[in-house]
Amino acid sequence: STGDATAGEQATVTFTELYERVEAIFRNAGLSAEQAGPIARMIAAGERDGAASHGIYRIEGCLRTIRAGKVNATAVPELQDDGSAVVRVAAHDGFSGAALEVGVPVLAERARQLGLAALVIHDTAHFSALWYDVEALTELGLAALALCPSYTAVAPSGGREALLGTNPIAFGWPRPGRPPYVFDFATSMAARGEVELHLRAGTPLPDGWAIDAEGRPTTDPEAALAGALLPFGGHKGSAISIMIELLGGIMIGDLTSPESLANMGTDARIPSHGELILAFDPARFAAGRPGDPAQRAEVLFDAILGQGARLPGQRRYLARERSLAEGITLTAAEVEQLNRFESL
Ligand code: NDP
Ligand code: PYC
Repeated sequence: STGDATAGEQATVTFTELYERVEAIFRNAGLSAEQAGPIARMIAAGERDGAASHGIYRIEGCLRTIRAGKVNATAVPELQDDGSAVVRVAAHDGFSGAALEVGVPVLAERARQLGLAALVIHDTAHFSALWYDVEALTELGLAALALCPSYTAVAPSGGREALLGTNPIAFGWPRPGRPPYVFDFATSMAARGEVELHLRAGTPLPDGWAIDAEGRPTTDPEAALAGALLPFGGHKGSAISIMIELLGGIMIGDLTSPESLANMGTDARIPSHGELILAFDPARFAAGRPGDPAQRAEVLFDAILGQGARLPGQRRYLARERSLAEGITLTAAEVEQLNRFESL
């Protein structure tokens, strides 16, 4: 490994080395082992999979939020299970990773028992990519749908002012012996993290991502952050985003994106809100019907790939394979950030 390379150079580290360094940064910032471990795993997994908008880049916002006392650094997630299809975990203002690790095994067991079950995570500091959450269920042979609000950044279709969150939605389908089919995206043209990375890099946004504070189209990341991002797919993405506010905010009795921003007071910190994850047991749904769902799904995937199209997730799995074989390459800027956080 060249994980200790000096600032100004890129470096290659193993997943474990990166995980341990990120975990130590969070432990040093006051997080308990139960809080630090899961988010360090999420961040290291983001870098491993070439998902930079939710990798090392997120550490700074997490540290700011911890220092402001806006996350419960030693929260112990509390499982609230009444044996029904709705399993709850009260995160008690801790990060979502710890709550996820408590809730997923119970959610999976309930989905196998009933065919369909839901995990509701309440009051959680949430910065992560949702593919991580659905993959925790596809690994157990279940299909999964995860969604959550975030904080005000996106204008509804037909509107001119930021109101909705970038509201991610992810779906996973297990594929025996292969990486799962997973899509995961913001319901805005791109995640806010992507816009922030453009700001850092000094590069313009693609056309159509954002409007400025006066409602005019802009490719300037700073103007976009002061104005609003646009929903993907016009009124269709806007409708899905509103559904996420309803299901992942209002229905579960947790904050919507505007409420989450008001609660946090600034978009410079990690938002706190709820998350909804549904888990499905495909074999239970297809019981008594012709054909095996796993095999039928492969026929569909083959037909898609046969046209030369790629499946969502494929780029990430290739990056993962490469990272696991050759190490994770950190950019010079990422090396500098890690060194800086370690010296705090
Ligand atoms: P993208 O617009 O990059 O879309 C990502 C998804 O689309 C991935 O599943 C990706 O697969 C797939 N994809 C991209 N190009 C193709 C293609 N040509 N063919 C097939 N599939 C394709 O991501 P976003 O900027 O919208 O979101 C990035 C991340 O931000 C997500 O992980 C999301 O969860 C996270 N996020 C988190 C929020 C939070 O509040 N916690 C808020 C908003 C976003 P692949 O990865 O293989 O390229
Ligand atoms: O990238 O849009 C985003 C985001 C918001 C909260 C966490 N990630």
